[in-house]
Amino acid sequence: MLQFETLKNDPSSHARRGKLTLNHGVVQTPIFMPVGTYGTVKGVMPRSLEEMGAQIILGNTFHLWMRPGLDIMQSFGGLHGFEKWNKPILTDSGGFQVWSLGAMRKITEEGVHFASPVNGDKLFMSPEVSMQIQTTLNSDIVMQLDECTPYETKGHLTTEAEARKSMEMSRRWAQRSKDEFARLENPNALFGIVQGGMFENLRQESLEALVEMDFPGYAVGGVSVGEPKDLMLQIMAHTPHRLPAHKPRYLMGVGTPEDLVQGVADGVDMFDCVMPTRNARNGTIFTRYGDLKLRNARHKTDHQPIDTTCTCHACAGSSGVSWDQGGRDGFSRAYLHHLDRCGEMLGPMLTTIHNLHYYLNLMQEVRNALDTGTFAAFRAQFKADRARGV
Ligand code: PRF
Ligand code: ZN
Repeated sequence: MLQFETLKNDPSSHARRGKLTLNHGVVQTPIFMPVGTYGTVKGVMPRSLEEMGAQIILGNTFHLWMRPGLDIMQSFGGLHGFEKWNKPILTDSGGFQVWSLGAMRKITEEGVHFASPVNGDKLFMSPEVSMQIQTTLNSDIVMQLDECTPYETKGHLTTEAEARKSMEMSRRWAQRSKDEFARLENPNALFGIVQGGMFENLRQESLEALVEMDFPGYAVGGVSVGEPKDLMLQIMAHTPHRLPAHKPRYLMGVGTPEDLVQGVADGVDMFDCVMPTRNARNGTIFTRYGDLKLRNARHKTDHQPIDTTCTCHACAGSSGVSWDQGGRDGFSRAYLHHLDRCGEMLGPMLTTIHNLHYYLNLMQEVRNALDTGTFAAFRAQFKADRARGV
């Protein structure tokens, strides 16, 4: 089941404020979805995710199929019971992950043949197999199997003819995914994925065909795959707002805080990206006033928290009162810098909490601005703040 309601439309852009109801609960949009590839958002307990206001998280068909495997998933009644997250889950289909295997795989019309990166076993992923796995996982949002068209392969830019071939196969896989999803009587919701590379005419064809198939929601795939930024922005400006207004839109694997705010303006409702979690683990921190490299020696003696306006557990401690509001309970930059230098595991745990909190809070601020009709002013302030520097 899936219900989507648009609550407000922004007059200055394609942005909208929405409410998405799924089998495991309600998601207020626009939303950022933390990535939990292996059934865990790395280093973060589910209760911390809840505390930070996460409403829906990602899981990965491919990884969970490899390990721990479907029998174990089945015995727990799906991914929710296994990872102890009772709110909505979206699973990616495996298309992108199999594609990322590079030389280890062979893509045919029928599906993808590849060697298991875990034990070398010969495996086969098709639209049907992907739907069967995602049905066992019982994810609230299931993604069709697609082929993520590369921007370039070993220096060769994907041509329009190649992008067309790839898009047309994804389109056929969309229909096969839909048929199998129905046959399995999966009670959740299946999204189609728009492909077409960097070609607007192909994007248009792809989206029209998917709209014709009538999915309950749509994703834009095949961006943020190594293309120059202006091309990504061009596709973001082109595709999302052309999708049906009464259905949720998901931009896959994007991006920086700036990309998210731009994406919202382009009409996107849902985002996921490894950036906040992965960057946290290598010391790149997002803040209201710009990005910060924790490994920089200048932080060694700094008593301030990462972000003086932030109420996350890393910046505000258990009081939840930010430094700017007089709170002095948070962890200092000096301490976090020290944890990083010593390779202590609390370091990445705290920085991950901060970065995720930053992304989730950013989207909360976006929703507030849309609710109050102040999104244009919010964007201007957001830009100015981020440019200020930390
Ligand atoms: N397809 C799928 N998952 C994805 C992508 C895609 O194109 C991307 C592209 N940025 C990220 N994740 N199935
Ligand atoms: Zn913080």
